[in-house]
Amino acid sequence: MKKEDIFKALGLNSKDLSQGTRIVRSPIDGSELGRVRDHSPTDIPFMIHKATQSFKDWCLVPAPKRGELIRLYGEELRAHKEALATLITLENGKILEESRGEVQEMIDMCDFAVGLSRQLYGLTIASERPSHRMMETWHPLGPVGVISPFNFPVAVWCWNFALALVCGNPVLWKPSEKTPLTALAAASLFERAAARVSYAPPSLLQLVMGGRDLGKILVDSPYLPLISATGSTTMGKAVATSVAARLGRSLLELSGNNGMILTPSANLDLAIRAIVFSALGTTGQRCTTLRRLIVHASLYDQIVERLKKVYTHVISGNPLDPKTHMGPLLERESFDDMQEALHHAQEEGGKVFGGERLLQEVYPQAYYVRPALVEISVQTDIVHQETFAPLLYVIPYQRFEEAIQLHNDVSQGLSSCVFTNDVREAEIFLSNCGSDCGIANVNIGPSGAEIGGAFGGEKETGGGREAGSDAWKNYMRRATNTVNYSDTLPLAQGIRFEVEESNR
Ligand code: UN1
Repeated sequence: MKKEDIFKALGLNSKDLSQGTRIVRSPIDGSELGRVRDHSPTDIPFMIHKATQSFKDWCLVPAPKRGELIRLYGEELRAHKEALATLITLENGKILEESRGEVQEMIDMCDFAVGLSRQLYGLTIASERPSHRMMETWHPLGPVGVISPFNFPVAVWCWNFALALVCGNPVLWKPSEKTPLTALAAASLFERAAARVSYAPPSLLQLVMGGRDLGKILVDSPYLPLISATGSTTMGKAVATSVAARLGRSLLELSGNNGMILTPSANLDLAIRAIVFSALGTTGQRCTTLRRLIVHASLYDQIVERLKKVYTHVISGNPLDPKTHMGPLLERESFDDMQEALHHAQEEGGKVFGGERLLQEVYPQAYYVRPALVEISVQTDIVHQETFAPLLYVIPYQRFEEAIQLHNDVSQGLSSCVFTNDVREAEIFLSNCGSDCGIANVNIGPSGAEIGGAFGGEKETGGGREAGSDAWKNYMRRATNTVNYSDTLPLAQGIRFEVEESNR
């Protein structure tokens, strides 16, 4: 598919996309994809005002009708899956198969949200007073600010958007500056869906195009009761502090340092497949990427050997080619960070395999690499850091308890897994004495979560939960209601309090 045809299919105007000042380049070869216009800081308060107006109408639309709009959005995504996936690959560099997976994740999320739009249930609670009823009701919260990352340029936003919308809230979306075209396309498909119903107010979705300074305006706005932000821990700390200062709500999904414990009873063939996909899928640029392999000493040599062999068969190259396993890194800084981490690891006693730059003659402006393995006997300083690249530390352990301790001894807490056929080890890993992460799996790698579960993590990962399960509650406010249908007025806790109304 040619770039112009993709733009056209997704409702993007090629001419408009040649007139902005922000140049968008493809990580595939450094070529220019388009030029987008950034908003000016003075535009943002006006956009927030429009979202506030939109909320007034949207929160009155019954939730199942709000769900119907998301259903139509899912239809648009289904119809344009290939075009949107191709644009993701062009702009982000992940292989086409994974980009299709990303669009599928959006579609799944729409389906989930549609079902949810008829299930925004509250509890009925037993009252301690006779002839009283207590219940919880859930109400729309207000306009939501979503700040999303380059690595999943549309799926992570869609987790938030689909839920926010069925919960009755418009969205102001600041996508990554690295992936504005994909964001424009996702928004344009939403406009098509919105045009198919009569009850969608304007400004249900507004894109905020530009850098951090614009994100900061959203974060500080008292008119946005919820800010959902995905990115680094450094960014998350800044967002959390500013939102807390105005007593707003933040929903954070930040850095991971995801581990796998590989035990002697594991099915090693399964484990190798899981390691390879989760360590180098998306060129190691998922927040769920496997970064630490904690492997039993008795398997260590064998596993390292097998991994080295598989790694030499990994095809790094153009992500549009169906044979490619791994596309380029996003940009030069990503490559520099990876090299710096490898250097640092070597200084700390690590033995490095792979990690070198590839295809430099063919693509001088792009950063293709061989995935790297680092054998390291202790979790040194560098192992504690998240390097957004295909770089896997391999660490030996002797006792299962020691493996869990090593596993939890990092500041991040997103995703984790154990490969074992020993039921005791599996249960311990999932128990409160096991993994301290928001996601803990058995015989499945740490990446590639389904949308049905709550997604997010603990510690420096930020504590937020997005996508499935009851994550929708983040986007609503809860009211506790007590209704008295008796003809007396008993007080709670049995308090007696009588004042005569008049002298008798
Ligand atoms: C992310 O990298 O921020 O679980 C999201 C996964 C994907 C989502 C990753 N479903 O790997």
